Amino acid sequence: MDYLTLEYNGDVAIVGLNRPQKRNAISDAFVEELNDVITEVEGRSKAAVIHGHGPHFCAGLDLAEHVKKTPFEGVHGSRRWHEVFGRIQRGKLPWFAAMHGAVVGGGLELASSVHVRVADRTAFFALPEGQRGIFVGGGASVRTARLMGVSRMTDLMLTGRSIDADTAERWNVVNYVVDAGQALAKAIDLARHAATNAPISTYAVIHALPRINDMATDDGLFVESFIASFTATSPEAEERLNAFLNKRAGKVARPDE
Ligand code: 1HE
Repeated sequence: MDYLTLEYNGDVAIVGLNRPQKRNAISDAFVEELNDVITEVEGRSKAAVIHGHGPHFCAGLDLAEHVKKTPFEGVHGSRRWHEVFGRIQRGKLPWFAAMHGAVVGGGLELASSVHVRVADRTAFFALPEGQRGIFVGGGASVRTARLMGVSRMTDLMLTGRSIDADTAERWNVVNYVVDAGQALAKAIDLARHAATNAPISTYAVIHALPRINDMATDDGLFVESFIASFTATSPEAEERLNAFLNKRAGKVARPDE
């Protein structure tokens, strides 16, 4: 592979953005390779982690390549990002991002498509599209706006400023902030845990929660009842419920355990 690395840690696939000399800037070929890797890891693992090699997570869109595009090529390019990132957000696996350094533009869009985000204290987040004369095109106006809220995203896009990891956590962009160099280990740890969930529950979390979040209250509650019943009547649920009742399964741990 030219742009990515792939390794496995048990049931967890570890996907590395690997174009450090260009700060992991995402070109068209990079997106296609990511698409292929998603297919590969969906067939072989139960959870996936994405991280960046080199000094940064990802500098976003490959600006050199973008300079040359026609308007229609730009639309197709953006739609392809949506398609491929959509396979992360609403695919078969729970995805975790481990971030450090720049998480910028399309890098933040990629991070916004995973399910759980871990940042180390070197991470910083920005949407500099306004300064580049472009607009977000990898899903940020939907995904990133829903994480941080439209008002904060408008601020980031108008001012081009960066926010640090603690602010990103306050803004709901990252779920965990860890010491420098610890993000990948933390993300793998979380992914390994998620890989032990019942697959049907994980699938329901990934697919039902964002859809129900888009629904009206009454519709959401109605759909929830069907998903709850569908998962709870699976053979795996029966086995897992009995395992707890027969003291074969672990208790819920306190936060400090
Ligand atoms: C790139 C890119 C890139 C670096 N496309 N080549 N994204 C941006 O506007 C961010 C632009 N990048 C930066 O602000 C900085 O590179 C960083 C803060 C991320 C990192 O700084 P630094 O000092 O570590 O690296 P550098 O020296 O700036 O960059 C190293 C090389 O990577 C250099 O090339 P070189 O040939 O001179 O060595 C840079 O030109 C190259 N490089 N970032 C192409 N993004 C679907 S729509 C999404 C819209 C967006 O993503 S807009 C945001 C684009």
